[in-house]
Amino acid sequence: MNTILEAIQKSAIRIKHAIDVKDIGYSQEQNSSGETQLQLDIQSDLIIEEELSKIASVHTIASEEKEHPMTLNEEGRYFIAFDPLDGSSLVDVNLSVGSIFGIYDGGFSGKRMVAACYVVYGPRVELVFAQDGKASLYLLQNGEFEYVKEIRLNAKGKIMAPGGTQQHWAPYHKAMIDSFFARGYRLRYSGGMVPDLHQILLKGGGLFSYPGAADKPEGKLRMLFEVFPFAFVFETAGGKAVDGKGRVLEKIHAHVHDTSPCFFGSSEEVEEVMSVYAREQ
Ligand code: P6P
Repeated sequence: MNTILEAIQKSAIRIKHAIDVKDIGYSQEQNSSGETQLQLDIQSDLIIEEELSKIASVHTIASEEKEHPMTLNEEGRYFIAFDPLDGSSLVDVNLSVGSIFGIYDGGFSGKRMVAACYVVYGPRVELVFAQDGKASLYLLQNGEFEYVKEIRLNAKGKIMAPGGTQQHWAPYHKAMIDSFFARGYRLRYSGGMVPDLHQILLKGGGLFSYPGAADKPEGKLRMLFEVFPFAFVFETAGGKAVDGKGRVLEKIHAHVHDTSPCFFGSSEEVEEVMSVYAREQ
């Protein structure tokens, strides 16, 4: 697993360089979610593919930027799903973006997830790696990722990051979000999943939500590349991750690019989501 973490760290340094110097124009291509790809999306995807291809224990990789998974080593053990540059459209307004990795043992499913990692490209480059019950924070300094601390969530937080298009929210979802704000929660939402969730993790807790809604009944965020990895990180840090009905990591995806409604946060906020949704669904 250390070789995988090292490959992710090498990829992050190369992607940070690409962000700093590369053309941020759009390509003529679209990804499998129908999003027009930035040159940076394609560049970041190729960097990660190249670094992971050097590792014999990696069986298959799946990228948000590629239609189909790619088998690298039939004798390998780990299946790695990644979003190379999540929120990449925020680069041209100079907001933070990130890379997300889910590491699965023997196949792509929530129950087989054994580690998860994300990188935040912001004023500083930080990385969180979750494995064996510990979510570890690293900071890039002088070309090396240095261990900083273990991340633990409080039982209750102060931050609310409500995703999705409000006009399409279910009435009970809107009433729930309004209720949190009426209790003094602070709105912290940039439109970048990685920095928005990183803030909740580092500021002790709260709730990030991207629900199913009239325009997107199954939500927007992808199970393998985004939802499962962050669910693993939040649970490892003492929080919870649900889809409104149950743990997201128990869900079964049918297609590699399937999405899921998702709620990540401190235990008390997520338990409130579950009780509200149980009454309505
Ligand atoms: P909305 C970025 O495009 C992304 O995939 C996530 O990083 C982010 O959480 C979400 O979409 C934002 O979506 O609909 O709120 O703009």
